[in-house]
Amino acid sequence: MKIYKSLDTLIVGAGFAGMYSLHKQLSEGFKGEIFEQGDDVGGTWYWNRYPGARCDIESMDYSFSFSEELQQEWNWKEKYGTQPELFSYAKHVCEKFNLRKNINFNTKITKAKFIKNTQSWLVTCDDNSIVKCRYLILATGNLSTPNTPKINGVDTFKGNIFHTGAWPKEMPDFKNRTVGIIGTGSSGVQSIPIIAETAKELLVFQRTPNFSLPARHSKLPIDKRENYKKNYLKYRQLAKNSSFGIAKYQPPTQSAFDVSENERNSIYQKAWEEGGQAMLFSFTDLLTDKKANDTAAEFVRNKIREIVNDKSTAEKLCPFDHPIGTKRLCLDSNYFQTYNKNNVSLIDISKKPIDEINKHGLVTNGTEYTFDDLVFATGFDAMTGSVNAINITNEDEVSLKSKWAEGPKTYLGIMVSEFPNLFMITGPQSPGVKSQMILSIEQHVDFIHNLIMHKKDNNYSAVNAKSKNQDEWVKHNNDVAHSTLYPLAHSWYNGDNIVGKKRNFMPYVGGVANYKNICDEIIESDYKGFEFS
Ligand code: NA7
Repeated sequence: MKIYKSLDTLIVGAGFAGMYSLHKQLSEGFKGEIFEQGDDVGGTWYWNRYPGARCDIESMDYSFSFSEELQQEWNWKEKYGTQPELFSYAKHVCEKFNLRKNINFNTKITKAKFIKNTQSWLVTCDDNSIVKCRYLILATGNLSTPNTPKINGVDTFKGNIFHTGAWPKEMPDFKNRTVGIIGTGSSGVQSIPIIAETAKELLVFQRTPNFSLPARHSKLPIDKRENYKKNYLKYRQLAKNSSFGIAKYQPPTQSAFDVSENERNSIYQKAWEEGGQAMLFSFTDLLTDKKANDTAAEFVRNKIREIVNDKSTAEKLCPFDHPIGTKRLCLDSNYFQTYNKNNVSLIDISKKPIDEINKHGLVTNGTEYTFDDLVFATGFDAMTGSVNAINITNEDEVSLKSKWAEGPKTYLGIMVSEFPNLFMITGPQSPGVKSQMILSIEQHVDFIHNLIMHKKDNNYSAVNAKSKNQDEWVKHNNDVAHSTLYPLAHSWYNGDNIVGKKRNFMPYVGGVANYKNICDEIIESDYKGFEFS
């Protein structure tokens, strides 16, 4: 076996998590490199180029805070960053911190094996070259393994097939074409209004309706942006002290039933007009008390009924199967309004799934629908998909995938017991996807970096998470989740969207402020739960 390269740190993935990790490693003098399967940086914002792709968190929040120079020099143009703007930002970060020379593009990592003697990892790339490293950091993203449902006959379809999570670089032209789209999660909700603008006809195949709130998107006024920049220190701190990692969404103080029905509805109305996720932060109990949640859910259903002209279509678009906010809440620009267009039809496939895809379209409930192009907006094998895609084995040749067969088990979403020197950024059982992702990335990268430095300063060669502390963390994660309404939803948070995936609630929903306090206490207690050798 020939080792093609030896590194201190190998990082998988050149999204925001990978790039910040690399920057930290290089600034400390480590020999670090990223391996990335795409041909450029950006991660999520490299792959998700579908029409209307946009972040659902405002740009002034969804950005790095670790460099004052970076946050002052970058000028966001839109309230919510578009995919092109976020992709440009990622490239800017890459050039500014001179990272490109340490990134191996077009290279997929297929295997990683821990070697006991050398206390290091042997990592195999898709061209079979092998890289040795002391630390292996998975910055593989939570929503980066596209899920394409296995529907009979999909290979026979004669038109073009797209997946929102792996969209081609050149935007397809849907002009004069009939398009079928499967899926009405965030990606469907964002792309449907834009595709409908050009397509001759758009057929939306909906299995489950989703709650969506108006984004109230706009250009970002320069004075607002500059004012935010002047006060970044304050806003970033407020974000860190919040539950979701967004400065303006501070914990609510009253229950939905502390106010009269009229007052409650006027609070919802204000939040609706403000746009974004504000409504979810109106009351303390919206995500813990089903009756409180019903008041917000019914408010939104009534909005859908007001917006959509056709009564039967409106009713099909009203979600009843899950409490509002327990699936990722979509933010839209004219999503429900799109169903008032003559060229858009909603096909309810909730009771009868798609039987097959054929040459010209698809068949459901005995009816054939024909179209020229098919879009899968069917989401991802979330949170565990990209980790399990790498064959990771420990010193006893036990695979991480087999350890996670009953669901992921991690310590803080950062390490997995018995897999020394392997780190995950925003892994399962961390607040990652339930927070402003870049804030969580920064906190995780800093934590991992400190852990590595602690190990280095004390001349240890390996760090491992203790299984007892891991078990306690998994239990805590589950206890917190089960004190909320989240587990009631059929969602990717639970792994429900992937056939055969064991149901487990994966994100930590105790909030970023609580989580950070726990991490800080662990550091202060000399890294409780971690063992060094
Ligand atoms: P999501 O939110 O997982 O949505 C996927 C959609 O695809 C959802 O409506 C699914 O219906 C639908 N789907 C999945 N499989 C099928 C099959 N077999 N038949 C019909 N419909 C299907 O993914 P997104 O890409 O929209 O968003 C992912 C995250 O990215 C989002 O939460 C943001 O954080 C950004 P279902 O609800 O499962 O019935």
